Amino acid sequence: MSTTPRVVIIGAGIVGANLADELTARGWTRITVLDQGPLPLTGGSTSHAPGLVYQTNPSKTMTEFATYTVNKLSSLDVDGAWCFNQVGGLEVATTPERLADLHRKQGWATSWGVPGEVVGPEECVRLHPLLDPEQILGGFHTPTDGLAKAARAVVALRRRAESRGAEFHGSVRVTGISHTGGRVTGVRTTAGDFPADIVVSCAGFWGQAIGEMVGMRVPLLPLAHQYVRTGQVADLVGRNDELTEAGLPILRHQDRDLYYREHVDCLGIGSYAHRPMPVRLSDLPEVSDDDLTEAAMPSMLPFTEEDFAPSWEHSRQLLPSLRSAKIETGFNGIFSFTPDGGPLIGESPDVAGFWIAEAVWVTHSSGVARSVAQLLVDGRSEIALHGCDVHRFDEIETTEAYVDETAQRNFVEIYDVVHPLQPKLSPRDLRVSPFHARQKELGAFFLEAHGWERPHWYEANAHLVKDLPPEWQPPSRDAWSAMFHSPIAAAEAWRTRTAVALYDMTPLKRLEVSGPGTLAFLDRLTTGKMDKSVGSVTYTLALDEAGGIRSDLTVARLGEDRFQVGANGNLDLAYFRSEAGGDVQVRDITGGTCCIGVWGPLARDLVQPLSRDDFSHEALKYFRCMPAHIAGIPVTAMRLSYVGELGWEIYTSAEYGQRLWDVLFEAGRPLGVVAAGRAAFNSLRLEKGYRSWGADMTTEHNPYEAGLGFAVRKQKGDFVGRDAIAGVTDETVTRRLSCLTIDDGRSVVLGSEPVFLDGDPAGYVTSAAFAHTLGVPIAYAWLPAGATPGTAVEIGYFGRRVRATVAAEPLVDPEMLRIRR
Ligand code: FFO
Repeated sequence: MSTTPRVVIIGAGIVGANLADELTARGWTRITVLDQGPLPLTGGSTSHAPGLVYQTNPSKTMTEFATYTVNKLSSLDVDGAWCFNQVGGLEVATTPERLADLHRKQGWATSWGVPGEVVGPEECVRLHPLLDPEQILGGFHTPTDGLAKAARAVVALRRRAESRGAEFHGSVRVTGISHTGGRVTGVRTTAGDFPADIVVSCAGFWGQAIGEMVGMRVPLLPLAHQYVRTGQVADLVGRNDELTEAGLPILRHQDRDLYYREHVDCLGIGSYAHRPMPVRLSDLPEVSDDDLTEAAMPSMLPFTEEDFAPSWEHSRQLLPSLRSAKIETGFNGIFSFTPDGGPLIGESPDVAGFWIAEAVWVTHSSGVARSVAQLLVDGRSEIALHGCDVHRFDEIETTEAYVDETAQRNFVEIYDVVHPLQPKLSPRDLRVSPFHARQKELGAFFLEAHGWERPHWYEANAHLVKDLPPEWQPPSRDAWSAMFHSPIAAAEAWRTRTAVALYDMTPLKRLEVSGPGTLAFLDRLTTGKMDKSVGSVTYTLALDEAGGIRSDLTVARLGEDRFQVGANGNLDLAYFRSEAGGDVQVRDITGGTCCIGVWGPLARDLVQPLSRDDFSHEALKYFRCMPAHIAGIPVTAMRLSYVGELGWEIYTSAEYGQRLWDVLFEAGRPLGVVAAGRAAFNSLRLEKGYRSWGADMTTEHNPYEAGLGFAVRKQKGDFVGRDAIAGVTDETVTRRLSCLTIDDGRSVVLGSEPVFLDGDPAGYVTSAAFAHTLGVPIAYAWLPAGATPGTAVEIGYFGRRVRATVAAEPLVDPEMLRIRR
């Protein structure tokens, strides 16, 4: 019998216990779970978590994690006592904006497979008789949501894991992580050393301190959040017994940042309405193991009554039965928050075998643990993890100041109605391109991504809107899709397709990969053939072992052993770094360089007069690059275009950026050049059929499903993922990323909406835009392969059905006449 790795899990809360269960279920037996607190109630967040599980989330991954948690905990009990009580969930609306948003949420539920419907006030009251019907406009009811008994589930999970060989030790404090030669070897503790091949920190809000032991930044902030229990509520008397505890749906009153659940004949109330209360680990109450109880533990801070006062008033308005009840107990319980609200999963870049799985809510715990177990055992998670991977953040996003501010913001906004494009208000201006001063002069409207300021349109182009030819005039939008959008985008798209435009491509992640092993390295990690001449550029994919798309990349061969990789973000950098060896160096050159996309039918008329280098089609063909000088500035010109027009990405080092911008802008005036932003950019790329990784495709999709089979050179020799896709072709796939045009010519959707085929949910929208070149809104969506061009579908948009038709793609320039000339 082969032995399996020795795993030490730090933390016996809901994540650690789930992970021990998932690993032992996969036949790994040498699992040791340690906790600083006593077992089973260790005193971390799990020990006081109120256990409300609402599955529906804008993120497909998070929703699927939650659904798995519901299913798994429903199958567990401790001596007949439940671990999941499927009472259903109800979120009520007291404002029209919230009611509309509940319809949007119902759309996500449909997209991700969670049953739920928006119901009127009477049905809300029938479901939850404590509600005052006068206060509410409606609600979203999700019958499979409910209550998790997290602390009890830990007992059930531990029993099962122990029966399969795992060991649990309480009251053991971790004092250090041992490693040699860049690999973890064990965990040092107050109870001696535990040797390990793999260590997984599931330490929750203590995660930062454990991460520091291997020099790993864990971008989370512990925050306190208020929870109270009322005394007896007359209208609840007799409804529940001690065992069932609750029968009414868990309830959310998001307009007041409140949630509710029953505790037999009392009500529990959680509030996010108060000021954010960041917690330093040094401020935690000292509770000895012997004194630790359900009412006193390190993760529970004293209740601050004044912070709860408005919430109590709002609760008594919504639930009149509370007017004769009292608050009996309360506490400020500590949970983990992160810069974007997502969990933190991943391996240390420096100490192989040291992993973290933290900032995980009870709601997502079983799903996260399953994915981590899959990562450890199979090398990949079946559910896409890009939104959870700790390496999704750029360095600036992991700094203490950034985490402090953004995590607190997320606390404040937790129940807000948030538009998908809504920018953070601060911190801003963390990263700007060398063109920033010019962009501001042109009235750029900036949105933020990974700290970068990115223009979405330029007010300076507003005057062009009235000059637009009638067929380019965009129709007016509904209020929601008009937010963070401007019709100026139509003018910028128009100039790109008819003249020439400048796009700031600086925030695009750029890696320099160099050294004698680079060719073999890139050949192994990507699907393309890399041994091409210097000056070649290749559009290629990085796959995981199962053939899922990790990323799509452009690889430019700048020298024999020097390549520039255009990537999708820090995940690519982390992946390349983790795979690089001694003869391959990977350097992030994004910050020291900048890039202008010069695109449009007049691009050559703009650039050629500024250079003695030959920018003709013959001298620099499509998907080729060359060093050149433009007005004396040293640049690298790469002939490709994500907007589907003639032109180049022109790179230079940062200090020349502003000069390059000025030269191009001045020389372009007679040609009608404009600066153009991401709103136009996104529309143009979508009408050209270019995918955006992370939105349109992820590790859950293979290249053929995503319509990217052309980028796979199956004959080239071995590469990561090759075996998995050996038998896959365009013909064998059962689902496809499909292009839709909206029939009414004016309804613009935004992404993640459900798509219905013959009236039934059949897929979801990945990206959408108004296609200015065609004068029609379009969307890309995952649909069954049988939905061929011409198929009629419907898109769910705020409870409305928008008719659409599957179209042959790309919609613009399928013959590539615009680009290749
Ligand atoms: N790198 C660069 N330099 N520029 C980019 O815009 C991007 N991307 C991502 C990440 N890396 C980048 C890659 N996405 C095409 C499509 C998608 C891209 C980049 C390029 C493209 O031109 N596709 C052609 C390829 C033709 C061929 O292989 O010969 C096509 O599909 O016709 C921006 O997100």
